[in-house]
Amino acid sequence: MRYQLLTTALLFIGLAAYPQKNTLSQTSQAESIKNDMLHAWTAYKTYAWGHDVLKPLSKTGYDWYNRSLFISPIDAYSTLKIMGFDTETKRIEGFVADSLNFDSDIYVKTFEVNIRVLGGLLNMYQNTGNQAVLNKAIDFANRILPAFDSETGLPYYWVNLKTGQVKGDTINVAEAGSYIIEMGMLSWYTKNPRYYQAARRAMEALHERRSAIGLLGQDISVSNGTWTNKASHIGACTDSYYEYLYKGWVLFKDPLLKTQWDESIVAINKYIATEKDGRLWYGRVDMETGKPTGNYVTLWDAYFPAILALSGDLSRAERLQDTWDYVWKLHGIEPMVFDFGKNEVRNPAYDLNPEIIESAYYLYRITGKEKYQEMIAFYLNSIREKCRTQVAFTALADVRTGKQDDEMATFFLAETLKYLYLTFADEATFSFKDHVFNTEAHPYDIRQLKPDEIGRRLGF
Ligand code: DMJ
Repeated sequence: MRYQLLTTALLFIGLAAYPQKNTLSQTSQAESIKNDMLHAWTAYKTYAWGHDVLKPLSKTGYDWYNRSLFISPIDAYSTLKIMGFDTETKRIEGFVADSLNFDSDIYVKTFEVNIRVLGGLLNMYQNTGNQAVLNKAIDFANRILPAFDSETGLPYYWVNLKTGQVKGDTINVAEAGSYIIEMGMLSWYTKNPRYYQAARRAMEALHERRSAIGLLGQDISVSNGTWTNKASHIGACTDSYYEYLYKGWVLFKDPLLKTQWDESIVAINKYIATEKDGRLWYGRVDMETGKPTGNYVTLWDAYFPAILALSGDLSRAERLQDTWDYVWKLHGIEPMVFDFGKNEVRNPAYDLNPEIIESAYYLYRITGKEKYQEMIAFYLNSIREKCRTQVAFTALADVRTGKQDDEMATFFLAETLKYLYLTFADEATFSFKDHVFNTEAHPYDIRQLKPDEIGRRLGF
């Protein structure tokens, strides 16, 4: 309220005051987002400490498996660090170093724990240099590495943290091909290429199974490499594979990744990109024929403008972001699945996901256009209005009615609040151009990777 009054007052002062007004309101907006983080984090600590996830309506916690992997704190760490909550980050670091133990007879989802747990621990090590934290990261990676021990090099869907046994022969492209950032950082820190090589082999296994027209499908068999779902798209279930091709190149300068990205994006833009009502969409096509098979998108697909922008295709990136902005504003918040053929909601849920905000943040930092900051301010207001609860923030069961669900996903702490904050934070707080984010928004500083040493440590 205080800042609303301030903004209104400055509007009356007129244009001459604009630059100053902008700076002031940016700072205040950044501070207010830190308060949102504190609101969410305090609720987790109060009602769910030690568990993986907070349920904000029932004010309790739950675990993904039959014991906690401490996922919310590990995921929240890098956001708390960037925001300067040092007492909180020290507490998490202390718990990780002294008490976290991965020696558990549980099957975990190889992809999900890689991006959240390994990704979070590596950022913690980057920030602290604490050898005990690196040891935990190494221990964890060694426990998930048996998943990659397959005929094809593709990882199994599930891996047992204690026994190394695997299960789940069908895996989607995102879950098969999104390890190179975390495994690469671990190879860099340990000077042991085995981690990077496992991730790289999995990406190669996907790329070499592309169709004659250069497209991948969605699901594939780990044991024999045949496609079990030939829908080709850039969205949920394939998304972070494409993200990691380009970001892996930016971070490690491995030419293989760049070649694979260059080949992929040509086919994607040729067959998957489509126009409807003057808007750019990326739909679904058959990987063999390139023929359309579905006119719908999921909210996860909204990461794509960020990658297009990062790779230099600002024209498509900006048009696609406008499309997503349209989808968000139809119901005041974006639905999980949207049918752009019929212009209607297919699945009305919203789980506090970050992607549309992430893309607007990239576009803001890359183009400098205020339009993107304004977009994010709009999304922030929607989230505050519809998802904020007495103690935290919660998912929506239906964006059309505003009916709330009972979950605050860990990526809300890791990603959504981070991208919101970084849009308004000073560039001196965090330099966009010097970092690569993993798909869970854990940032790694490119400057620590010495170009003449990367290939040797990572084995390419
Ligand atoms: C996150 O866990 C990651 O960004 C993942 O790649 C898919 N999307 C969720 C959040 O929506």
